[in-house]
Amino acid sequence: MKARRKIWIPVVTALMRKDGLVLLGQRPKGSLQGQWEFPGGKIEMGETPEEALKRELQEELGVTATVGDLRLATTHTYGDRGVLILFYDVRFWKGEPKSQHHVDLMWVKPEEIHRQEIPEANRKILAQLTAILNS
Ligand code: DGT
Repeated sequence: MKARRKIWIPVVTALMRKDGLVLLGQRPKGSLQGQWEFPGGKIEMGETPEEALKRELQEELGVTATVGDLRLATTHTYGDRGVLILFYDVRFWKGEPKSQHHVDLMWVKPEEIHRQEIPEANRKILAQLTAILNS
């Protein structure tokens, strides 16, 4: 049997902060169901990472965001596919985030993220993420 070709998927996520808290969304039915992630998703062909994140935040939360600086990048492999995840600061947006994709949304203290079920890709780098979120 022919082996399935391994692929890399570029993903952008938002570190959305308000009053010392950061926004997490609970993943709906599908892969990593129920896990609490940073809002975001895959970069489509032809988009810049910033355009992709702005689109995802509009689609998922209904907000018009100003995408800030790239703060961290990591890779993680799930079986035969890998993700390259780029984490961006997002401090300004228009509208109130509403869950249009996630099962639920919550604002948490950076120190409390580790108590939640989160994607392994994020748990691996949680110390770095927490440091960024507290900076
Ligand atoms: P799927 O079902 O895994 O093909 O992807 P979707 O469409 O349900 O999920 P999407 O578009 O959010 O893809 C993001 C991929 O990156 C997905 O494999 C999960 C992974 N990932 C790991 N950590 C995070 C995170 O904090 N936020 C987001 N959005 N994705 C994450």
